[in-house]
Amino acid sequence: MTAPEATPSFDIDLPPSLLARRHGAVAVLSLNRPAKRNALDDATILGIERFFTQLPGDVGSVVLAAEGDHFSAGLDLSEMDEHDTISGVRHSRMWHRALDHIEFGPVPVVCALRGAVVGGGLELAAAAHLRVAERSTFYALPEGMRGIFVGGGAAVRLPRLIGVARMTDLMLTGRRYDVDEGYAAGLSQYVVDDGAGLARAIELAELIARNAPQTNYAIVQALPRIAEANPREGYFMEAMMAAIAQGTDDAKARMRAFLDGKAEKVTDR
Ligand code: 1HE
Repeated sequence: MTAPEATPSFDIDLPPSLLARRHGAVAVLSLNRPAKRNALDDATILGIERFFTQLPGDVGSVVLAAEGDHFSAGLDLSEMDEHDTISGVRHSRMWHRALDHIEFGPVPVVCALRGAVVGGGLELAAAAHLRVAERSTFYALPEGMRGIFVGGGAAVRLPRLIGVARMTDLMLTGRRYDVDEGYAAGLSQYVVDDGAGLARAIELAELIARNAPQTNYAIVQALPRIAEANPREGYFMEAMMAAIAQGTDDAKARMRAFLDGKAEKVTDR
């Protein structure tokens, strides 16, 4: 993957299946088990959880990416016969907890996709806030082929992105969406050439990190809650969040800079 020069790194205990590096205010966490197509074992999921709960306060956004030709082949199927019913519930709940730390973590997360984005890999990608897909990307939910069900939050997150009907089709038939079908369905917000995904994701993450932290916080924490609330409570929460954000010194300084002709215009991006 071509990407801007990285500086080392983080004082967070991560398994060999994860690589973390810094690009200024952007943290890049990469799945690093390409020989197994970045299949997600427990150590990796727990490492992802540690990463998002121990991020230093000066990180403004995160890119979630992958080494190798595939983002992730999903759940590590070699660990699955260890589970009875109750440990299976605990295992799924562990995924929920870990991926919640992405969706409702401290900062926005951009996911860089390529190759297989399959099963639990798609569940992981769906927990991010934006997805950039290289042309090689394909999406599938092959749980029906394996006799299992989604367990990493897809039943909640994917219908929000693509609707229950599309998810039902993916699960019932095991069909694949190619990159364009995924984009049209709402799985990615950007499509880029092969090899360009990480650099584009970092570029977007750098833009995001330049936003005021109170706005990013509101987008990550308040927006999804408001979108799910009934409208009466939603409007009220929106007003609260708007007042909190605009009351900060940072917001006042940014608005003043615009009025003084010293800030970016919308047409500058
Ligand atoms: C794996 C896994 C895995 C590959 N768990 N080991 N996910 C799936 O059902 C997808 C299964 N994987 C595939 O369909 C294919 O591997 C791919 C299309 C993603 C890639 O194909 P390919 O030809 O490039 O690689 P490969 O030869 O199939 O796999 C390379 C190695 O990775 C091989 O191991 P090796 O020791 O023989 O070299 C594979 O066994 C291994 N590998 N995928 C374990 N998933 C929270 S619940 C979520 C539920 C799910 O995610 S279900 C979907 C599971």
